[in-house]
Amino acid sequence: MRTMLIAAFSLIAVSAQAETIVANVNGMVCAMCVTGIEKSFRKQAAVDAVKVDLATKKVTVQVKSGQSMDDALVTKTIVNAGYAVTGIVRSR
Ligand SMILES: [Cu+2]
Repeated sequence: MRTMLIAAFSLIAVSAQAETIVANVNGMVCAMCVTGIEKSFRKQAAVDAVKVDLATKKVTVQVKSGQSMDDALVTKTIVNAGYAVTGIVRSR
């Protein structure tokens, strides 16, 4: 029983932590591309912060605590901005 309680509490602690999503993006070539993608993510309600790195072609999205953004929405946001997604990695 005690073990189950501890397990339940640690699950709550993990889910309460905000998620970080890193997407690899193809097609970005300049600062305008970076700004465009950042703007698109800032319009999403679940997004707390977004950072685009042109050199590494990575878009890092910090999701608000208690909220989520699934792969389909991440992909849609990038594709609608005019770019292609080659991979998505999540961490907490
Ligand atoms: Cu550009």
